[in-house]
Amino acid sequence: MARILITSALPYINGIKHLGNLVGSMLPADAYARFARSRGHEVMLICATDEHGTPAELAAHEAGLPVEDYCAQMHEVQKGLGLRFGLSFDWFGRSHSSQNHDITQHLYKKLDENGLLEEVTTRQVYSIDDGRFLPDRYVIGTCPHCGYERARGDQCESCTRVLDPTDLIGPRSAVSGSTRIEIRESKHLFLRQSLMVDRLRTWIDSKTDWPLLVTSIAKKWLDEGLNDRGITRDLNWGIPVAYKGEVRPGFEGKVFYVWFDAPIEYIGATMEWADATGGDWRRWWREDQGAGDVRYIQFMGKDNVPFHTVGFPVTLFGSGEPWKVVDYIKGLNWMNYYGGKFSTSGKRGVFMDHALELLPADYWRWYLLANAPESDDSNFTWEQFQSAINRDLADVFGNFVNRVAKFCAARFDAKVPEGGDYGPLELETIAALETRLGALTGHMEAMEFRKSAQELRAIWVTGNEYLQKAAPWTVFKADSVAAGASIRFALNLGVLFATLARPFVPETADRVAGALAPGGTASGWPESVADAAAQLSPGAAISVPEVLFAKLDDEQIASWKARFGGEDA
Ligand code: B3M
Ligand code: ZN
Repeated sequence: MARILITSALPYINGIKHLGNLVGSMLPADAYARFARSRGHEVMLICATDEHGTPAELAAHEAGLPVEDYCAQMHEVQKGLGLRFGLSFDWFGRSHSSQNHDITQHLYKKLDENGLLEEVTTRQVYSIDDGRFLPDRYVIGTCPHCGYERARGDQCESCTRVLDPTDLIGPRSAVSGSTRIEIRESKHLFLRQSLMVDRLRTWIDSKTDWPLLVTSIAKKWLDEGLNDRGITRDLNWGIPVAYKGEVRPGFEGKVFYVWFDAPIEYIGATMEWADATGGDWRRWWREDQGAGDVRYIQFMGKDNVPFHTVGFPVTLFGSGEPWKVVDYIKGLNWMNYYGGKFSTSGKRGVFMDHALELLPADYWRWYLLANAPESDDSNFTWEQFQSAINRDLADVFGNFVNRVAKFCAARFDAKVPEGGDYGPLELETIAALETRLGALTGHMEAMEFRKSAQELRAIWVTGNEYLQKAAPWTVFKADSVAAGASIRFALNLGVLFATLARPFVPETADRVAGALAPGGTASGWPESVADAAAQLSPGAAISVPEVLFAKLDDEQIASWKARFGGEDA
C-alpha cells in the first residue's frame, strides 16, 4: 500500500467555474484519487479556493460585498458544486484560512532568516481616484507597438508583447477608467530565486518521468534566467507581511502576492483538515515527520506550471526545512468551447451550476475525462457531447446493465441464477477482458484519462459482444440452466464494469453496484477478471436500476447550443 498526496490547482474564488476549469485540474485529480483509493492506497486529496489578489477584490466590489463576505459566500458555492460533481476532496480549504496565514508567514520568516528575501523599491502605478495601487494588469491603454487600444499594463493581448504600464499610451485605470494615475515608489519584498537556479535545475533535471509539457515550461523559465520575483503587493486584501502578529517595518498595508500564498495553501488546507478531523498533517508534508514515503502528485493547467516548478519549490527549498516537494506534475492543456475560450464575461460555454441544471454530473464527468486536454488542447462541442453520451454511456454501459438485470428479473425471479458452469465462451471473454484490464490499469496508473476512457469503453463493448454470442434470452427456452449460467456471468461483469467506471462516473457506478450486488462487494480495483466474474453468490437478490443514461436528442442539443453559444455564437 502506498501513501499518495494529490493536490489540484486552486480555483479562483471569483465566479462559478466552467467545464474547462473542471477538466483542467480538479476532475482528473479526483478520478486519479478514486482509482488510487480503489487500489488500496492511502490517499489525501486536497484543493481549496484561491481567495486573494485583485480579481477577488474587484469581484467583491462588483457584488457590492465586503471582500471577506464575498469570499466566504463564494467558497461555499464552489464547495457545494464540487460535491455535486463528485469531487471527493479530503479537504476543500480556503487560502484565507488562519492556517494558511500561519504557514505562509512561517515560510516568509524562514526565507528571510536564510537571506532569500530582499527589500526593493519599485515603481508602481497609483490611481488617485481609486485610492489604490494598480497591478500592471489593471492598467489599460494603447499599445505602443501595434496600436491596440485595450492593451494591459503587463501584456498586449493583440500583439502579445510583454509591456510595462509606463509603455502604454494614454494609460488609465481598468477599475474606474480614471486617467488620474501616477507612478509612485513602493517598497516590496523580492524572493531571490536567482540564488536557487542550480538547486532547481538539478531538481528538475532529475524529473525524467514528467510530461514533456511540464519539463519544457520549467526549463524555459530556467534557461531564460531566473529573476528575483516580487512576493508582496500594495493591497489590503490578503495575508499581511508579518510574523506572529508583528508587521514587517515599512510593510504596513501590504500583503503577500497571491501566487506566493496560494501554493502554500496546499499545506494550509491539510492543516485545516487536521484541525477538523484530528488527523496529522505532518505525515503528509514533513519528510522528517512521516512524509518520507509519500508520493506527491499535482494536477494543474499549463499556465500554472511555472509557479509550481519555480516559485513554490524555491519557497520550500529556501525555507531550509524538510518539506515534501512534488514528485510528479500532471499538467493539462486547455479545453476550449468550439475552438474559443470559455468566457465568464463573454457568457460563452457551460459553467458548473448550469451543467447540473441540465444533466447529472456523471454525463459531464465522462465527456470531460474522455476528452481531457492531455497531449493537446481539446474542444467541447454539443455534437461530440451528444455522441459520447449516447454512444458510450447509454448504448454500451447502460444498455448492458439494463438488458441483463431486466432478463434476470423476468426469468430468474431477480436472483443471481444458480446451476450451470462457465463454458468456453465465458473463458474466452474472461481472457479478452484480462488483457483489457491490464491495459486500463496501466493507463490509469499513468494518469492517461483519454486512453483509460477508450479502454473502459472497449471493456463495456466486450460485455455486449458476449451477450450477442451467448444470447441467453434465446437459449433460455431450450436450456434455462445454461441461460442462467450466462446471466450469472453477465451480472458479475456488470459489477466489474461499475468498479472500473467509478473514477469516471461514481454515482452511476454506485447505482449499478447497489442494484446488482446489494449485499455489497469488494469495490476494490480487481486483481483479475476471473475472480471478479465469480464474486456474486448464486441465489442473491438483485434489482433493476432505473435507466442509467437517457439519450440526448437533437432538440435538446439545439436548444443548449443556442443558450450557451455554439460555433456561430
Ligand atoms: N488560482 C488558478 C488559475 O490560474 C490559480 C491556481 C492556483 S494553484 C496554487 O486559474
Ligand atoms: Zn500590441
